[in-house]
Amino acid sequence: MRNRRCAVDKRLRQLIRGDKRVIAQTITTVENATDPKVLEQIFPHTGKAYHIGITGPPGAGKSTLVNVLCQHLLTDGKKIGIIAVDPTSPFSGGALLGDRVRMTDLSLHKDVYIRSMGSRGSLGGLAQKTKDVALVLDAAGMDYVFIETIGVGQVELDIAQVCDTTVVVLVPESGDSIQAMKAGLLEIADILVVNKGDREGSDRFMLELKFAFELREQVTGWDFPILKTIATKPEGIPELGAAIAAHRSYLEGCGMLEKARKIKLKRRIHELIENRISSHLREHMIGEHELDTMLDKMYRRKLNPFRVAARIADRIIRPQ
Ligand SMILES: Nc1nc2c(ncn2[C@@H]2O[C@H](COP(=O)(O)OP(=O)(O)O)[C@@H](O)[C@H]2O)c(=O)[nH]1
Ligand SMILES: [Mg+2]
Repeated sequence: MRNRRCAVDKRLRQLIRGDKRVIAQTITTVENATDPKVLEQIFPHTGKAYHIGITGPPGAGKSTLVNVLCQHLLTDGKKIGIIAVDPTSPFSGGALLGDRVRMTDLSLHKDVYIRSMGSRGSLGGLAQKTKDVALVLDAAGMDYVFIETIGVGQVELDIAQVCDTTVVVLVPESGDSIQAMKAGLLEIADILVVNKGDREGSDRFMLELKFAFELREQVTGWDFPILKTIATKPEGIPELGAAIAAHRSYLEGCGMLEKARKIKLKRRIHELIENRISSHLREHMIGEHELDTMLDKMYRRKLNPFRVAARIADRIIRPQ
């Protein structure tokens, strides 16, 4: 027992020091575990990393942007974790190997740790696991944790909401802004980036977006920036870095960072309680045999599912 305790403490110390091998092992454990023991151990060591969400449609240049932005931030001696929630992400290696920007170079840097999350498992599960992986990277002493997601669905929006600053990346292609608006992307954006600024129509697109956002600035007090970048050149990257830093200062200055993080913790607590209760319910709610009998009756229209559900729920809510 004592020896096991020592081994756990040693691994925790290695994780906190940022040992890449231990980070990888811990992430794998957390990804596969259903019980939160490891997360409980690391939680006291989290809360220091600044989380930046990079979200937008596939092909907008998110990975390329994260790459050059990280290279920019590394010059300050920062440690960076990247989570790519995108099965096609070039961080996983290979996909864009011949590209001008070498995605794989970054993963060799001693102060960078990159993890790709597949779309394995249920969608709700993916969002949860991404948050858990972010905790591991936070405990491992990362100054920044980037989370790249394809901003199209609820899951991605959910993940983006664990971030302190969310950067939405769009490209000057027809319909992009409308799509983004439909997906609720513009509502979660703290900074908007028009990437592929070398493409035709980028200035007109910037103007369109500026017009659409004029009202929002007055509501939040944050002077919402819309920036143009060319990730492949790269161009506009120091400005993007400065905008993220400015957003952070804004949040810290008005107490919003703490408030927002508390809201996120509250949301997490609700999720965790719901998860526990629903898995408990699935296991204990009703015996297979009892259900089979009822299913048969329901199929023959002798019983209705509404009454059955109410009866079972009552039994759980008000046990005799
Ligand atoms: N012309 C142009 N191409 C870019 C720019 N940024 C990225 N790309 C290219 O767009 C493609 C998709 O980039 P990627 O970073 O994988 O996009 P993601 O799916 O949003 O992560 C790649 O071929 C990049 O080289 C840019 O600023 N200008
Ligand atoms: Mg990508």
